[in-house]
Amino acid sequence: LLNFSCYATQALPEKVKKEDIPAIIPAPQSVEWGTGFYNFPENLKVCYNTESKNSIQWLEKLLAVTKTKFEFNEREDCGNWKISVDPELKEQLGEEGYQLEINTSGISLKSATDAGMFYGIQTLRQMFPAEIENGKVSSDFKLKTVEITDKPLYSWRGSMLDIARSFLSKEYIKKHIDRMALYKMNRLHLHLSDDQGWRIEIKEYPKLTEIGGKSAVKNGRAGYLTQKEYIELQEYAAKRNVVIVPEIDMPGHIYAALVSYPELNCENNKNIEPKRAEPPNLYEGYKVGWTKLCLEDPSTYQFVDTIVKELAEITVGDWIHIGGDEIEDPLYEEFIQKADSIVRKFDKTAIGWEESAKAELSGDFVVQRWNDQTPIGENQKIIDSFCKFFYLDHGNVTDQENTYKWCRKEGLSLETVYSYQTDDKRVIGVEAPVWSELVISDDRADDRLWPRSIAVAEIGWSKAENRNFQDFTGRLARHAHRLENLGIKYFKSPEVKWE
Ligand code: TNX
Repeated sequence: LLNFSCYATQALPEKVKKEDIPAIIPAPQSVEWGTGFYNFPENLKVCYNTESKNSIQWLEKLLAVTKTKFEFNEREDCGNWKISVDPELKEQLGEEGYQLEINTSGISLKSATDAGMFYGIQTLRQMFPAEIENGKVSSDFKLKTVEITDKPLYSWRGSMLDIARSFLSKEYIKKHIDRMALYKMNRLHLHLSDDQGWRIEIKEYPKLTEIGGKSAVKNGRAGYLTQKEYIELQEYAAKRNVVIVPEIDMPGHIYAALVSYPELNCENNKNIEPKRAEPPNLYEGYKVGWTKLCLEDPSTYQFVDTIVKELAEITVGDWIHIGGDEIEDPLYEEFIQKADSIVRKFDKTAIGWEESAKAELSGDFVVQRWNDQTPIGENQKIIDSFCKFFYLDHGNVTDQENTYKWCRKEGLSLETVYSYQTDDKRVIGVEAPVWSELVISDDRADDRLWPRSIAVAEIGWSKAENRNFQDFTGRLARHAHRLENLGIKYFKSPEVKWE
């Protein structure tokens, strides 16, 4: 029976005003806005349980930029904000989900994991004024009451930086990780080697960085990460629930290694100019698919083994990307299989560009699909990076200067990126690469990455039924100040009525 008395006494909801509703990106799975507001008290008491200890530092950071005085208590029940990580919620909220409830008297935030709590806090962050992004809140503000239950569609929500053609500094990469985290992206793939440069220190092969680290694409930046710096980046990323995925591109795209160690080159390899690469003949052109490791030579596998071993030793994530793109060689398939088993030997899972699917792969091998030309096994896991949706080195608009257009001549508008959708059950997520032949400065990287990475973030997180381009651009418009306060030189996409 309906409880009429209760129903009748309840005031009709005053209309929830659209401008009061914060713009949350990516769109949460389920969200119900209330009619009221939560006002910050003069003295705020936040209670948290022991399991949430790691993640509440982020809440502390967030509150530190408000005028409110606050205090944290490691007790389940002590005040009006209740923060708890409870592994038993895993079935409902998964590895990265959270539940956020704001009512007129307080806030409750729950998750099964640290990652989920981090994302709950990121959602809360987007409800705070944009000024918090450069550390000051000038006005008092209130929070709209709401109930959110949220978790991601895909476990892989990736961004790829090609720091091989043109280097990006450790500082830029850290900023990038911060920006990814705000939009709940969780995989940073670093393309660490290519014809134009080698960007990670390998102790057994010091010349890779001594020689290969000194070159770059024309007008691009050289440089490399020491293993210590890589570890520092990785720790920085882990705190923000981002896993770094290192790629050494093999057996092609390898000139920087060949010029550092000419013995890796087949003497009879007619494709290579000069025939036997000798330092200091570094390569700064744009060609792809013209160099390879000498696959006839067993000592090549000594090299591969050592590289993978050193990378595995410093990598906390599960994955090592072995490249495998854009190369023809009669021994290609054998190479991929051997590289796959070397990666497994060091307790990691291999990822390769889609061409690797020509080889017989182990069940765990993850295939990164980019041009949809290679049939992929029925049970293989797939990351989608189709160039026609995800190659952010292509223009934001048609004929944008210094962009490629080989994959889609019109360029990749925000709407194009956003329109990706699949029901392929093998897909574990999406990733947007920024190749850097033409992306040779931080500002250019910002322009190519943002705001299109935000569309990628929403595709990776929000279910298709919760996605709508018009609604997305409406929310994105309201992130303009946030992006500016974060110092992002984003492309002012004409598809968005920026505020
Ligand atoms: C293709 S697709 C590449 C890169 C280039 C890029 C330029 C793929 C796996 N490789 O080597 O940088 O095109 O758009």
